[in-house]
Amino acid sequence: MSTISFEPRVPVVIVKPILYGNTAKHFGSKRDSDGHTHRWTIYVRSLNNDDISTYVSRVQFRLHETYPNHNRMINQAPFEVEESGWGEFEIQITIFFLDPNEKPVIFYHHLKLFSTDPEVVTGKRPFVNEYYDELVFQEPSESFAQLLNSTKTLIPLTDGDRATEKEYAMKQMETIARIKNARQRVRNEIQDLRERFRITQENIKRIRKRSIDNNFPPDAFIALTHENGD
Ligand code: SLL
Repeated sequence: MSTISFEPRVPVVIVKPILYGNTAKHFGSKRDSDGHTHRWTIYVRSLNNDDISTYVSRVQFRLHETYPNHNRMINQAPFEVEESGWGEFEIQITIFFLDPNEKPVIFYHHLKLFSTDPEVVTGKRPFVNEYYDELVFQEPSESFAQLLNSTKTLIPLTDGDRATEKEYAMKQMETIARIKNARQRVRNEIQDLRERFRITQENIKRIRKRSIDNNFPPDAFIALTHENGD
């Protein structure tokens, strides 16, 4: 049964950007004892590597049933499971929060082991299959909002993490530049259309005036220009 909280709720929306996914490394050959070919890690972390345990209580990773004890509950950071295996499968990730009134969030991640990227195949680059998502909290309770807003960087960034951070920062910059360009293009188009509209209006005026000059008696011309407010 869920508990009902009467704690005041803060009228804000708090968004926490997260990354989830898996890394994998080929053994080089199939292991004789169990046929395993890869060592892999599945994880959830924040985009900027802040410690998410300031607001996350635990994360459950539901592995394939071929794994012993396949529901793995991780109660502290880093929220990850390291394993070995031979096959790819879907992992259900459930994130539980420190405020029990916040509903757990469920993600599905397809564990990927095999890559066709030549840099990965030759071992030049680690294999990372990672996704960005956002945890959105609508009107959290006061105490939970405080936890969401407190940041603590516990885990030192590795070179791999830094590379990912940089990649996201680059993507963000590229996207902003693309939006700016698109805005400028739309502005230019509007300017262009205004100019064409102005020219067309002038043309209409000129044609009208010419036709009046040629065909209408002076009285009619005066009446017409008055009518148009010219
Ligand atoms: C496949 N549908 O056939 C998938 C299932 C399961 C992978 C993949 C377990 C290893 C173990 C393992 O790698 N399972 O515990 O021995 O590709």
